[in-house]
Amino acid sequence: MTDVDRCAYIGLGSNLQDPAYQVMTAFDALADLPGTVLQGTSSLYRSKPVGPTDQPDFVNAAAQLDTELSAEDLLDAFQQIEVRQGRVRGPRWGPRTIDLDLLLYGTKVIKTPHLTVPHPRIAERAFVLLPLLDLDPGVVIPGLGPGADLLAAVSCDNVRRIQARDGGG
Ligand code: ROI
Repeated sequence: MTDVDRCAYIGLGSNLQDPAYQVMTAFDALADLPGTVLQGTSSLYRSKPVGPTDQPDFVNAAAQLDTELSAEDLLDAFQQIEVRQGRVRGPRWGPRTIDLDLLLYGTKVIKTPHLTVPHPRIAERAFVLLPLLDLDPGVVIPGLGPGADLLAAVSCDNVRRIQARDGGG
């Protein structure tokens, strides 16, 4: 039983210190959040860095949560997970051990100084859309439309699936 208003989608990215391990560790941390059930995890994808290209390739994935936490509480929790996994604040587009982004929070549109949901760059990033569509091929991005339509409009050349969801191969 997933209530749509409690359904949150999280984007994960890492390009330091064994990125696939960092993503799996963050999945576990999300599963341990209070009032939260980890409903699903996407495949893992290897992607070329968007933005500054003089950094290692990323591993990207997405997770689906059923959560009682507010969007702001999730943001705080993500920052704690990022710190725990050794993230140091560097340049804005620089390499990182783990990055957790709140992509969608139910059907809500949120704009505060700290938080914009849906994630502001969701429509232009195949490394976000591909894992998100793994979790829900019919996902609709509030204000933007079907995720599948957004994906069709971006290039997936630099994103490659490296691990099937649920460890299936
Ligand atoms: N590029 C890719 N491929 N994946 C990311 O997660 C990612 N995250 C970022 C920047 C540096 C913009 N580029 C990225 O923050």
